[in-house]
Amino acid sequence: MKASKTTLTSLVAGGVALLFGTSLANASLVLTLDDLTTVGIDVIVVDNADGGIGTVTGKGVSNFADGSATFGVVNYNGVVGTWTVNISTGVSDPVIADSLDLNSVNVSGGVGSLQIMLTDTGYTSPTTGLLSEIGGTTNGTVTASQSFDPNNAEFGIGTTINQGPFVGGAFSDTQGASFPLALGPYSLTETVTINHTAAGQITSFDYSSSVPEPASLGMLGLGLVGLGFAARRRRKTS
Ligand SMILES: [Ca+2]
Ligand SMILES: [Ca+2]
Repeated sequence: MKASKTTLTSLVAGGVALLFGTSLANASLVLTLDDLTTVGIDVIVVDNADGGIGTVTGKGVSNFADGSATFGVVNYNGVVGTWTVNISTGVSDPVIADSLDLNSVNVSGGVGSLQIMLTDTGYTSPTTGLLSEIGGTTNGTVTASQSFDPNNAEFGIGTTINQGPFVGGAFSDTQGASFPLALGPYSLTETVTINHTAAGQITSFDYSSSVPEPASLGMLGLGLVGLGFAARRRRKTS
């Protein structure tokens, strides 16, 4: 059953690739930016693609060129609906192994919500856990979630870690989740929603997903305690 489904998926994928005269766009790093007050996803960027190269499953047609020529890095600077996005960069394999990282600096031209998503498929390092770290500053509100999907689907939802909402000033949070041993391929997806209530509000953040090796997972709890202690020390000394 599973094999035939895979075969069917491959056939469909091959058909799509033939249709667009290119290799399948869906099997790579994808960044989407969406002003939630306007209909549809505003920006879809596929790693090292010039835009308009095909459909990203469930999202729409890739419509902007990747601002980074580096394979494993996607970048977009520009307008997203009523928002101005100064920098939005996603990083994955092969630049950083077994990790997904999203850096974003946004200045709103108005009020509303901006949703940023980053996904990549095909991770293969054995793991039994997911580690999520986010930090940044905001005048508004930031909500984040990330998913590990053992079915390796682009934007797939599996084990999910939710963080926030973070409100006003500097914020920082680290969380972990564990699950049965996964050998891959699997996918990782990050979603961040920024809400601004006045023109000129600024949000910037760095959001990291990683899959620790099984042997190091036992250290995860200890590491989180250590991080919490470090954060307390920083607050005390500042
Ligand atoms: Ca929109
Ligand atoms: Ca790139």
